[in-house]
Amino acid sequence: MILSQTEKIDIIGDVHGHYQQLIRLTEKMGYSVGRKKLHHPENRKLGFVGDFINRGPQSVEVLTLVKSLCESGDAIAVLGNHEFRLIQNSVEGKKVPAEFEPFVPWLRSLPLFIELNTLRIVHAVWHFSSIELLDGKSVEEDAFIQETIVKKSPYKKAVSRILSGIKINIPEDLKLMDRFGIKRSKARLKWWMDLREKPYADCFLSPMKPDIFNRGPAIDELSDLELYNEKDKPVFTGHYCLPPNIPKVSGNVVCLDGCVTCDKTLWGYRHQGKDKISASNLIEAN
Ligand SMILES: [Mn+2]
Repeated sequence: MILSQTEKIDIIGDVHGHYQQLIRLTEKMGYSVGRKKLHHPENRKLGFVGDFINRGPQSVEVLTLVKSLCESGDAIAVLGNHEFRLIQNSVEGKKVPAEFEPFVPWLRSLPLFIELNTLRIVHAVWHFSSIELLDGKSVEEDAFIQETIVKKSPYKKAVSRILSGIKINIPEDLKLMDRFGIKRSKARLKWWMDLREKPYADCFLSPMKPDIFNRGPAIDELSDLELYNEKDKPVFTGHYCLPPNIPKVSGNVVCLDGCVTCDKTLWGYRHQGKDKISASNLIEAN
């Protein structure tokens, strides 16, 4: 992997077309902005957790910049579920927005996950067995993408877990609502934790209302979870659109998606190599 020699890397959350916030965050992190370029005086590199496109107003500008940074060796990036869907649609011959079409070949050159000496990057979940299954598979191969579309195929499941999170059904009678007051039938789990015997209130990455403390998921509903230990490398994800009051750091798991679209805040993390993960290394920009 290109960055193994440095690993002083600034990791950026889901940008979702919010180009101006990306520029403001990187400027705050000490980068100077040039045409298709961001440069740090100490030659730091950038890492992106995927989901560059959709929702915000300037997806093409974000793609242009991130592509250029990746091609010059100034950034590394993984695919998010939004880009992966775009690639699936392209392979299936479905409609791909015309402005994104020129970027599809580059997106197909990006990995589903990255492992360096001192960190890992994946869009939603570092799920060991899924990553083992997907290791060596190339998004550039149509046959692999086709396999991720086949219902119930192991590749579809693996990609769904690592790019979209691990979900469980919420019992109908609980009538749980998300932060926007929308009733939900599924919720995404704190994928790195042992959730056995835990109440629903402690299980979800983005909290649901009302809090339920007297019931929790049955053990067989948690069978997809694989614990991520303190001894495992720090892992950086995006994807979960965390409300402002929810911590972005939990042990060695960092979620950098504070929902730039809803809360207008883009999050980054200044990784110094071997240092322990700390919330004090988070940097945000509005
Ligand atoms: Mn996502």
